[in-house]
Amino acid sequence: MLDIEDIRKEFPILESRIYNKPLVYLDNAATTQKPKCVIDTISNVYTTMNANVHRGVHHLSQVATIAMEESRETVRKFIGAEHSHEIIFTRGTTESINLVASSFGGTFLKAGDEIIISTMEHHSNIVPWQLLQARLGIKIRVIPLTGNCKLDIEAYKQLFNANTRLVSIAHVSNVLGATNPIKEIIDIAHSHDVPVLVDGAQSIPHKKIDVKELDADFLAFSGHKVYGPTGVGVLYGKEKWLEAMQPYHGGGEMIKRVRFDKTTFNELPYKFEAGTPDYVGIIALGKALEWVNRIGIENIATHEHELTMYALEQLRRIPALRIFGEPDGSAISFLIGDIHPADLGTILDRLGIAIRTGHHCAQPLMDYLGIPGTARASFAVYNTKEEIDILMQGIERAVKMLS
Ligand code: 7TS
Repeated sequence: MLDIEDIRKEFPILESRIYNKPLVYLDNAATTQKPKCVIDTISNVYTTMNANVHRGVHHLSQVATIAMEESRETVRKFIGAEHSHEIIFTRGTTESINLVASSFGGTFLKAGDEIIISTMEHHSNIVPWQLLQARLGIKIRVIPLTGNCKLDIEAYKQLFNANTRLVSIAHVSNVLGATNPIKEIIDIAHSHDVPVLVDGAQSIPHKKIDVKELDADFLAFSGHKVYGPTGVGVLYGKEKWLEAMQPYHGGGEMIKRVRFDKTTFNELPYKFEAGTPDYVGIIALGKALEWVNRIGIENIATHEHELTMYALEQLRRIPALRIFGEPDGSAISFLIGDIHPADLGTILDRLGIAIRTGHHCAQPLMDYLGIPGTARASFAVYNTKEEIDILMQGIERAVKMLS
């Protein structure tokens, strides 16, 4: 059993008052708040060990480098990867997916090749492939949804053919808050010898992920959605793919030897980490994952599942309220009658309640649903049933004002 009040004390921002009301922060799918240990780490690194990594013989540079590489090892253990050189630090999920599109695409794809994504993807798992489509002439196939916004697995199986080269799919939808059967999706792709990129942006904060157990070929996630800092994320890739893939960005640190007639590239993971990395953010991300380990990802999942079930039960009492899909533990998207979600969000904001409204960077899913956007409440381990009660009171008030 977690002591949520104790956990809340570790998050300074949760003490905030918004328009003189206590902050009720339910926009965790966009970004989570940070525990004090993460905030302090950023300050400590700048105060005690700041020096550029990997290129100095001097003491501070070595200390910073060691701390950054310890963080890589923390990430490796966190996702159950075989090797720490399979962990590439990026700016976030978006950059991780762009890296695969550019480097896997540049190495393995040609005109006429096909990749598979789904109707419920975030724009960052759609647009990089469209850019590749424009560059190389590849084809994007899209898994349709069944009635209740679940991936149509039978239709997915039919999308494979001799030209299929990659599947790229969200583990958990940022709109629907529902978990896709990722192991089954991977097994089906592997039965066709096709690798799978898992967009873990919305799953890493909420559930145990073991890339070896899943046999995922790539996993992308963002630090800021899992209690870590902004500006840093991870791409996990199986060694065999990363070794074969051409680099993403060119620059310092990703090379072995540069000549004007021929340049050779560094070994993994540095081949994919051109330029000065956000080593401060990376070190703080390690702290964030250690913090999650201390609380226990299973405990987090249990608490968030309870919150979600409680919120669903309460929301369903509101007349004319529609919930999209079958949320199972992180986010709930809804609409009430013909109330515009932005109006609802604005009134809730005045009550100190932060939810997100709009298309959530998933416009093809909105088109499928035939709506311009939703209101979305999303949870983290520090949220409470009392906060959901406050949300419900806020919604009831807003409905009265807007009806
Ligand atoms: N993939 C999914 C499933 C996401 O939910 C997001 C961000 C991204 C990729 C991109 O992550 P980034 O850290 O690189 O921006 N999702 C959201 C959201 O739902 N509200 O704000 C950002």
